[in-house]
Amino acid sequence: MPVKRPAGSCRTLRFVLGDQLTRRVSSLIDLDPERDVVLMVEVRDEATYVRHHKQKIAFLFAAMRHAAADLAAEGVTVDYVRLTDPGNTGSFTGELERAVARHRPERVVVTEPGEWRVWAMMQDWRETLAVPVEIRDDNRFLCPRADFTNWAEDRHHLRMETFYRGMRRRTGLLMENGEPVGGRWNFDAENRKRLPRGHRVPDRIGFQPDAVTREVIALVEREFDGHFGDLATFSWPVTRDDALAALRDFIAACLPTFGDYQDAMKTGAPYLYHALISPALNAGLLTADEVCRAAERAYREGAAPMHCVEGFIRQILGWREYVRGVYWARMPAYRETNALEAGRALPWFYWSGETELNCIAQVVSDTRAHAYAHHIQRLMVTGNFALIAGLDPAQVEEWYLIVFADAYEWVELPNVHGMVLWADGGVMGSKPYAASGAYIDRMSDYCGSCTYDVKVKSGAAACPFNYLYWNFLIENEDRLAQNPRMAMPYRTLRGMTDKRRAEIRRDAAAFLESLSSRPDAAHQGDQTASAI
Ligand code: FAD
Ligand code: DLZ
Ligand code: SF4
Repeated sequence: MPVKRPAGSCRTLRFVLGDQLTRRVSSLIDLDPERDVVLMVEVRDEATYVRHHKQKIAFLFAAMRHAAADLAAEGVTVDYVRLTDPGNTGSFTGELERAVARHRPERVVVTEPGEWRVWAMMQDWRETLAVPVEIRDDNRFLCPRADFTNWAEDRHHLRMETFYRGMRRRTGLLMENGEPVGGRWNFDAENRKRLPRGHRVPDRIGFQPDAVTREVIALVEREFDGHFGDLATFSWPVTRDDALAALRDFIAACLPTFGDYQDAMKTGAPYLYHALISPALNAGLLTADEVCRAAERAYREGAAPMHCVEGFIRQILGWREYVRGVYWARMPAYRETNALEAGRALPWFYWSGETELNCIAQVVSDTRAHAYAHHIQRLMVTGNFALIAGLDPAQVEEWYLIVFADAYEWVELPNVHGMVLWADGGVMGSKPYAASGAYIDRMSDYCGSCTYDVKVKSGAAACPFNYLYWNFLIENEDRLAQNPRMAMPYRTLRGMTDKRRAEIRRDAAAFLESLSSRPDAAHQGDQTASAI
């Protein structure tokens, strides 16, 4: 573990948060190893403001300990506070105050955080600490916050595609003479294949926990016992070297096929051709720029086709930068909207996975085992159900923030509140992503092993996604029927007989009633109880 400088005065105390582990993060740029101290703290508040998946906590603590050791090996003085150190106050503010008292710095330097909650804390530090606090821009993103805010200023609708084209021009990624390479900006239409029957997906490298990580895993098992998730399957990269190895593995084994099966889902194969880099990216072990450049290089060297490389770069240069921009441009009011006035309690099966809806059971099971589900599982299974069942946005958002190793509010909230639930009334998406069971059937093998029949539209055997989809359209007719992108389904709805509409309403009411009347629904609010 890092050496602690004996208490005394230092010039600058540099406070590095657990998801800011990039060596070139702005708070460390002018680090003077002779006179400065780097502060890193494990605090209970950050693990419990929502009760994170055990793997997320273990990932972060292990990554922090390794990053601290790397800095110490460089000759930097690191003051590292462990979770169980005597006197640990459990909060960022308490630990920063104690460190200021210990080191008596001339100033504190920190990089702006990823979450509004911590941003508010940082504003208080400027008032309450006895020394000046400098909050620096987060230089790990390709679009500075201020640039996005300017772009978003006079727009109600913030469309990703417009933003993405601007980012391609700004970075020169996949550009030639001011034009997109391949003559098109977007190859999305080629990215929607179903996995052929019997298709074998590549094995992925996992990372065996070393002694440091094993110690953290034992700590998390002991201290956060009641939290959701398994630890036995932990195999995330927790060092920069391992994160780079994961990136190389993805580029070689998966990128050439990434685009084709980006939207596919398969039982027992949670990763498919996805990159598995979001925890490392979000914690700073990789940078967005280097990941995009590595993918572009693969294209230029002929190792991966354009539709795969463009599809992948769009996720990072486009979606990732865009959701971060939306978050900071629209918070804190963003979280409060509920455009579809949804309010149903989150069903217990989002935690237990005990449901006859096989698609949800599979996604919850993957999520519990790996703190991971890929994009389409998040969007079109758990997300789509939450939308068409009218679940309460705040409860759904909390679930997404808890269960994934890559979850931070800056990225989780726009994806859930905006993209999935349309609770922002269309700031992000031009229409809600509602779908019936046919979509899940087309893109997965889940329906073949389900109690329900995806081809049946009504009655006890019918797939609930089928009648919930139409019920959603009926319930939101006043809000959505005028939306030009919803014209087709509303035309179909208007062509339905009164009898058919009544059938849909009846089936949906009975199913939704059965959700709230389950005996374990009483556990709401105690959702991560140790029984899970
Ligand atoms: P790949 O599919 O291989 O994609 C590569 C990278 O692109 C990802 O690592 C990620 O950095 C980026 N990316 C892709 N889509 C998005 C997106 N919509 N928003 C932001 N970045 C994107 N991502 C998170 O990092 N944290 C979250 O808390 C999170 N919550 C989500 C909630 C919902 C409801 C949805 C629909 C998506 C969410 N995403 C979130 C985005 C996406 O699902 C994950 O980034 C992705 O599944 C991570 O796995 P991967 O690295 O294998 O990604
Ligand atoms: C997620 C997390 C957890 C579980 N624990 C810590 C911690 O003990 N110390 C720390 O510095 N950061 C932690 N984090 C990450 C923070 O929650 C994150 O920095 C804020 O949410 C701001 O994005
Ligand atoms: Fe999900 Fe319906 Fe398919 Fe069952 S039949 S797996 S509930 S989509």
